[in-house]
Amino acid sequence: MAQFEDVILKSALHSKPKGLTLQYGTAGFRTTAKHLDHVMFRMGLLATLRSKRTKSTIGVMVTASHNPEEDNGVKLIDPMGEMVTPDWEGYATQLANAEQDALCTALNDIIEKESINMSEKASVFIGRDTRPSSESLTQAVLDGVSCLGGESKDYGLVTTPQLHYMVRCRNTHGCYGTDTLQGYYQKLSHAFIELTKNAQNHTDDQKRLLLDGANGIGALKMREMETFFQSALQVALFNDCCSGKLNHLCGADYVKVHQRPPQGMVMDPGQRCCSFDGDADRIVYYFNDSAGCFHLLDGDKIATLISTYLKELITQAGLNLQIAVVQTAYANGSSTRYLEDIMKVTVCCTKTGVKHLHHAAQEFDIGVYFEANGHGTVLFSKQAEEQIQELAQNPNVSDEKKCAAKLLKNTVNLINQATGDAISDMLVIEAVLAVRGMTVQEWDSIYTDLPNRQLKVKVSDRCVIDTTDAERRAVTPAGLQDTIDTLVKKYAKARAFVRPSGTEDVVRVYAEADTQESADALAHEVCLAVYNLAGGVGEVPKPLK
Ligand code: 16G
Ligand code: MG
Repeated sequence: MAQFEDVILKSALHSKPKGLTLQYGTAGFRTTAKHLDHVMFRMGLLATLRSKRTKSTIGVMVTASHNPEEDNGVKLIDPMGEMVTPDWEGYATQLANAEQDALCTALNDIIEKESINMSEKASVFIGRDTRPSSESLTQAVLDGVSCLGGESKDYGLVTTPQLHYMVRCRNTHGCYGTDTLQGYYQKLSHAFIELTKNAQNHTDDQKRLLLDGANGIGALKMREMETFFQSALQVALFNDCCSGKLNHLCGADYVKVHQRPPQGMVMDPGQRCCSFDGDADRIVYYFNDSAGCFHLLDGDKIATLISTYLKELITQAGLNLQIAVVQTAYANGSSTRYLEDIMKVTVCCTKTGVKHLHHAAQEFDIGVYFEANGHGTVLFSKQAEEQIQELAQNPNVSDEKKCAAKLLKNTVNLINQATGDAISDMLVIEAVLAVRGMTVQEWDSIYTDLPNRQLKVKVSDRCVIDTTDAERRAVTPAGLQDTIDTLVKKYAKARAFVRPSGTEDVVRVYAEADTQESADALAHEVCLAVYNLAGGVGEVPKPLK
């Protein structure tokens, strides 16, 4: 194993604690930072193999997103800026869990299974979030890459979507954009400025947006980007990473889960506000009304706003392109009904996790995908992009069509199609509101969310729950789905489902109904059913007060 000499030497400096096993989950490895050094080193090795295999640049992002500051994590990025394939997720788990003396055998297994030519060149892009542990963990990744002779480019502090973007730019040889931060800022800000030129009466008041940066990387990058906007947008930054703790009482996850504003933000009634999560791949909007009532505009509302806008433009442009919205079981029933019945847009439902939504969205000319938690983007097929480009340049079409095509073209340029991107999503939303002359209140009133509740139940083994129909129905344990069906029938406009979490050792429960009391009661009853039928541990779930 002469080719692994360096691996053997260096891996001793990044040794695996005996017996520790971790799983490459929905969004990569994620756990307390002190257990991750060996995983990072090995993901450097694996990314190098993946790069040799695909003859492309691969990304490695060091982040634990919305988790507490003490945690960290890592995920691999495939050539087009997508998540790695399930096979390679499996390799990642095998490699991370191989005991120290079995590491080279595990590497060899992958090389053989994938017939990797080890004399191929390899190139790996690396980025990290602002966690204190991220810097040394990045070093471990770099060590892994160099052991197998890979070349690496360390982008330092970047948002997760920025790294996805860089990988896509590099592998499309500049067709998608330039693989630098400057290139990213220029492409997005140019498209944003072009779009908002079409806004009428775009006053300073309307340009004002309060942004909660979750004390993370998104805040730093928005600061860097500010100068590119030329006053087309006025962002007031809170939780800006200067003093507060990452994700603590702030950020998109906190706001969505607790349905309340982040700490440290001073909100005037009616003022449009948004929150990023810790690695800036999720965004939610909100405002307080004049009675002090909090209104949340989550991923479902974002998908509705963007898909409605795109549909209007496509009709105006006279293009024959099919637009679809991809959601998960968590999508509020009101949003699905509005999209299907009023907007007449195709809606499909997938399992939770960006890779599932992204994959489904690729099936359409224009696929808008958003999880209710605020993670999403829009994908345009090659054919859709070409048709839009052609129309925007065609001298023989009416002004109305041309104008719609130009708006579409700039919208395509503003969207990060590699993955959901809070900065890009925010700019798309700001542009749509400006172009349509719409207030956040008007956007909110497109439809009214059904009251809902999310809870979790601890069980001894969450794998006893198996689901089907995009996680909307439980197949096992026996009797659970029948019980849920009976409970749901007790309430008006009700719906409920359970699924094992992909990131935490719990079973998640979701319920919605016509009133908050009913949603709360139903969620509690479903929790009890899970507890009784799926091996609940600890205290019996108590009703919500
Ligand atoms: C991960 C997923 C997110 C999903 C969440 C569900 C990515 C990049 N992130 O954070 O999309 O909503 O897991 O968590 O795919 P759960 O399985 O614990 O409910
Ligand atoms: Mg995130």
